[in-house]
Amino acid sequence: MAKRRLSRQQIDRIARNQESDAAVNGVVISHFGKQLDVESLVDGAIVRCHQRANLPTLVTGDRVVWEPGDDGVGVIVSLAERRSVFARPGFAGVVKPMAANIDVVLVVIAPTPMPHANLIDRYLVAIETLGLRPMLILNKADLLESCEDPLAIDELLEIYRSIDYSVLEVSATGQQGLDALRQALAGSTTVLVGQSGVGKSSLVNGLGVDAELALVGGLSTVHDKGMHTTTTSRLFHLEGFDLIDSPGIREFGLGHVSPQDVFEGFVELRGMAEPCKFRDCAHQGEPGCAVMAAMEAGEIHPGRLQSYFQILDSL
Ligand SMILES: Nc1nc2c(ncn2[C@@H]2O[C@H](COP(=O)(O)OP(=O)(O)OP(=O)(O)O)[C@@H](O)[C@H]2O)c(=O)[nH]1
Ligand SMILES: [Mg+2]
Ligand SMILES: [Zn+2]
Repeated sequence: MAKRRLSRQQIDRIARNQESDAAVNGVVISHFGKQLDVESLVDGAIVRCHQRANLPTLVTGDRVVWEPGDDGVGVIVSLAERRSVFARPGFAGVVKPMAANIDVVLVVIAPTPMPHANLIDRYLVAIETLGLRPMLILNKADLLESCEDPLAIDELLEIYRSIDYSVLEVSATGQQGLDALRQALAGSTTVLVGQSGVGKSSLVNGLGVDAELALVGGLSTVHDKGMHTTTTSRLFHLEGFDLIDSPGIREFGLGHVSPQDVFEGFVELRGMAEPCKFRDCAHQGEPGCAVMAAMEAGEIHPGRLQSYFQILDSL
């Protein structure tokens, strides 16, 4: 890839890294099997690299030190400590890091494909557990009127607004609501997550100033599902913020999270169980249950409580 001018963010980052760790000289932009693309923090060039075998699996956003190798392929020799990681469970309960050194996880939904019940809550529990900043986006707001059940989408968004999550309605292709989104993302590194086909890559393109940064796919006409167009996470530097596009997923398991963390991951439930009559109250019909009482009083949405029980059952 051609050399290009350093962005303000890159210059800031170099300054930061020089203060904290002079050795850090690159950021992982993307990975392809055993090879990774590393952006040099010195001149902004992107170098294809291998990694030394003693290093853990590296992910997009990792700060690394690399050295030039043979045939223009570099070698990553060390990994700087990660400030944060967004991970998803892989096979056999192994946690698979997806992106490192991020601030915000932007959960993207759309009127089509229909949001999977429970998926948003699973993401939110993971985000809360990891101490990252959650944001919820309804993309394809231009399709809201004509979709199957606009009221259901409105109600869904209202649940999250009522518990103080930041919720924005945008249209990536219709350039609607994108300025508000740019403002919300300013100065941070954000990973976009969600089902295939909701428009994560389209958002990268819509928010960017250079057209068509990320590859966009359609929806399959038969099932109205995404086509799994994005196959590997990738970091994009946009004007004033960084975005990491990620592949769409079908399910997001929480096998690695404890029951207590799941409870705490439902932010409106925090502290709610303290007045329960029984210390080990499961909030499923026991007498003197404060959580049930709060739900009956309309302080907790029944759908969220149901979602909490579903996640507990799945652990
Ligand atoms: N009407 C409308 N269509 C959109 C909008 N954003 C994206 N799309 C369309 O939705 C389809 C899927 O978009 P992508 O950006 O590839 O979705 P993705 O979430 O990146 O999908 P994966 O990479 O498979 O995870 C494409 O046909 C886009 O043109 C929008 O705001 N409005
Ligand atoms: Mg994509
Ligand atoms: Zn209870």
